Amino acid sequence: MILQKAQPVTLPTLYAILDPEQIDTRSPESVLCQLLQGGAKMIQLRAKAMSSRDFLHLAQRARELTIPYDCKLIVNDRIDIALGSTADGVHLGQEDLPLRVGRKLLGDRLIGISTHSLEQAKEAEANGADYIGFGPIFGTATKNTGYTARGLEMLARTRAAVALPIVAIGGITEANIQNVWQAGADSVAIISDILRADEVAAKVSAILARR
Ligand code: TZP
Ligand code: MG
Repeated sequence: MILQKAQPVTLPTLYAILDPEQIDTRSPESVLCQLLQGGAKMIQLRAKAMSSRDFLHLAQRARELTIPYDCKLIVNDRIDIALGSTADGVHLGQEDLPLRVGRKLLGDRLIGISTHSLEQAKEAEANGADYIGFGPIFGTATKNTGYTARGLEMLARTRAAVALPIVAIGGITEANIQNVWQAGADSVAIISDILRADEVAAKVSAILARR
């Protein structure tokens, strides 16, 4: 059964991704606090190399910290950790558990699907995703995606073809973010431009002020 929500979700303009592999000596928890203080209202935890136990503890702590800020918490890849931490949802890639299975396990919690083409975007929409990730928009050193940069034109074409909220990702920075919103992204996902900033909270506020 495909569960379509009566009301499509509304995403905040910034979708911050906290990846402990991309931060230096700071603790993930302290960076999370800075994201929240800067005004992030949607944060994804991405932890490819962490043990399940450590990832769960981080997600549970993130859940406690995000609630007072009314910030949505999304867990990358791991439906079990999303459930175990009572996160708001999960983000699944094309190689992760399929959307249908995610829906069975997560009910009406948020499920976002990574897409890299118009076809994948339409498929995610038809199968009841709450939002799609689309990218990589630009070149990025943060992840070897296996795809060339999709570019703003392809983003705009995808925008025209699906009604679902689109989170653009890949190589997005404070300097190019306005072009990405203008091409039709509802939200932009950023890792390195935020996590590498000296002042993470100030960086988040500066990005939000660009909208
Ligand atoms: N998926 C597509 S590109 C990417 C992911 C996880 C990395 C985005 O990181 P950055 O540093 O914002 O380019
Ligand atoms: Mg994944």
